[in-house]
Amino acid sequence: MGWDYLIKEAISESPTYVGGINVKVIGVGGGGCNSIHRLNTIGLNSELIAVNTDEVQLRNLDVPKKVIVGKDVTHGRGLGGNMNLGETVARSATEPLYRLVEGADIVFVLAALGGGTGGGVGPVIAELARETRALVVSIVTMPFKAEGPRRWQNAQTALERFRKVSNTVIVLDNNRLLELTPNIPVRKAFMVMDVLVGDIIKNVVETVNTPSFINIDYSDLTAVMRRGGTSTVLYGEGEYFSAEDAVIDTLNNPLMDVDYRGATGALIHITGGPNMTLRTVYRISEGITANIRDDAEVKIGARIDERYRNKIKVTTILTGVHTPFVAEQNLAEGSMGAETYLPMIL
Ligand SMILES: Nc1nc2c(ncn2[C@@H]2O[C@H](COP(=O)(O)OP(=O)(O)OP(=O)(O)O)[C@@H](O)[C@H]2O)c(=O)[nH]1
Ligand SMILES: [Mg+2]
Repeated sequence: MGWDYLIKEAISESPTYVGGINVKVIGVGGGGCNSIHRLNTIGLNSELIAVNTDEVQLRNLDVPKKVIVGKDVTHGRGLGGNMNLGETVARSATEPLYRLVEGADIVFVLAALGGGTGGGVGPVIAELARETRALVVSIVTMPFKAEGPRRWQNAQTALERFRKVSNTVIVLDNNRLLELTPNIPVRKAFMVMDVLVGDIIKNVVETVNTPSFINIDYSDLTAVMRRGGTSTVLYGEGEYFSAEDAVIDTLNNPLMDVDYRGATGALIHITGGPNMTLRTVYRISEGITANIRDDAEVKIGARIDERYRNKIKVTTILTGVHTPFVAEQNLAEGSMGAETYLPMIL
């Protein structure tokens, strides 16, 4: 039932705001940039940047900061799925890309995997952000199976690259989205993902910034996310009869095929109305963490929100989970070009 709320929120595009610690959210490639565009329309108040090799796509976005890379190579027409070329053009532009990410406490890198830009340029941006000592959280989506094996293979390779350079990689699966929202148009379905991504970012930032019922400070956050590895998000929202109902609904909505038992960390965020008790918060948290590792790093944040008078919302990032998406084979590294292809701020 929780998904009904998320879908409604996505469709009504209600505004959400974050502020305080310095957060940059960078969308890379077609899917990543679309996410940034939609985050901008729903009003996510942090620095939003769209990076692409496709000039036409970039021009059509309503995003405050747009950056095109590899124009000399692609003539602004995208990479046609060539991830190694994506890496090459990004490495040739490390200085300006570094300037893009520097100065942030947290950098979120968003990419839809399967193509050349998100998968090729994205990990280089994550790597540069890591060099600035920011906490780097990449949020990636896996392509639809129907798009064919090449895209899927690309996505697995890209996921592995993201994993190597990010503190945490949150993996969402478009195929799950199809199961959860079979009857809404694809564009709206992507919007559901984007509202969820916005919610994750907002929760993470607000938990640290805003005095809450139960606070998580920046060092708590980094304790879970520094070595988060591959992660997933659980989401539940509803007028639950009991804490157990909230737990069942939340655990029912994984956006990735994961084995929870191996999880090494959990960042649980609970929002409820003025009547929400500490006992409810802890019972929900206990239920969610019941099957993860005993030594897992668990941080709980809770906030009272008047709009949740009879409702509870639970968003959980489970870190260090095992996923079947990570490719077994060693990765072929992209060759580095000697020329410099400077990105241009549009
Ligand atoms: N989440 C999300 N995924 C999308 C969206 N549009 C496309 N996709 C998915 O993203 C995958 C990668 O496509 P793009 O993002 O267009 O690829 P790219 O990174 O721009 O790479 P090139 O076009 O090869 O330069 C596709 O295979 C789709 O599964 C979107 O708006 N949101
Ligand atoms: Mg593209």
